Amino acid sequence: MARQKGCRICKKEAFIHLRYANLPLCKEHFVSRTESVVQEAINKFRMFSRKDKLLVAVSGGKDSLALWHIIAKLGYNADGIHIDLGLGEFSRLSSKISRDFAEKHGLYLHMLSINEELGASIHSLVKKRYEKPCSFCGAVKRYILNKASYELGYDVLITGHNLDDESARLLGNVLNWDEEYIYHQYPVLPKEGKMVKKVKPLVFISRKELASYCEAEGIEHIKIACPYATGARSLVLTDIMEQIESRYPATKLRFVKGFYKLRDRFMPPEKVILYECPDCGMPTSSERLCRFCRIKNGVKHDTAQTD
Ligand code: Q46
Ligand code: ZN
Ligand code: ZN
Repeated sequence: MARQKGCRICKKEAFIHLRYANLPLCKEHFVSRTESVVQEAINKFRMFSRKDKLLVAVSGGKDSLALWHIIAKLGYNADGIHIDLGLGEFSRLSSKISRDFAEKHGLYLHMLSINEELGASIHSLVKKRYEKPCSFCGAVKRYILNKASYELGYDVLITGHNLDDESARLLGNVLNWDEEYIYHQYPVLPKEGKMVKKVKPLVFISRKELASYCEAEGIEHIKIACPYATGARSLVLTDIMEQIESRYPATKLRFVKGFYKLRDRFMPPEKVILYECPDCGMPTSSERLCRFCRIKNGVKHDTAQTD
């Protein structure tokens, strides 16, 4: 903290010291720098234009709310979408915070519920099945977000994955040398049939910066964690990246930026043929029912047995 002399730009009291850039900044210059970094990522990866119909996936957490706030401040017109996962108090608070944010800023938020889409909450699915909660929660969320974006006519689905998420995911993919996963880890996934374009404008902003951005901009966000968050492999990888970063600042940025530059050297995997799910008609990698429909059928079966 001894180095926090004053903002590098205006010399006012420093609000934050960005260690990876050895850069002390006041609140105002930190906020504008963060927004510029997001704008640069949008431009660099040609994520979207002002003409596109945009949808932001909003969880109620700091990342997605900061993202929606920044996108709106940068002058883009973006609606939000929130899924109530049915995870007790955590979901009740997440939905309330998301709704309050939209109301406060005059933004439109689509509210969906996993109970309505699937006939069961994540809690009840966890009790009945022995799968890892995050595995099927993630699959169900991705399915619902894509389907809703497609059916509601949005051009681009924007998600709040940050630098910590991306560096941890890259570490996991490299440790497994899974070429397909490595190749597909990119801030832009293009539209393909009923798969809408997906983008991640926060890939160069860390979770700590996003927490500070929310503090600086007075953005209320959920502070409790999902009850299933502990023990997830992604958290272990995030923690390892954080430990390396604390000793060698800027490692996360170099790791992720370096990969994006080198990605084209990886051979793209053979194009996966997408089939239409015979039940819901959404894209899937086999001719059988998609994973969502298989989970949904399992829920129907369980309900029929308990009736
Ligand atoms: S909500 Fe779902 Fe996350 Fe909870 S169950 Fe895991 S994936 S941790 S972002
Ligand atoms: Zn300043
Ligand atoms: Zn299906």
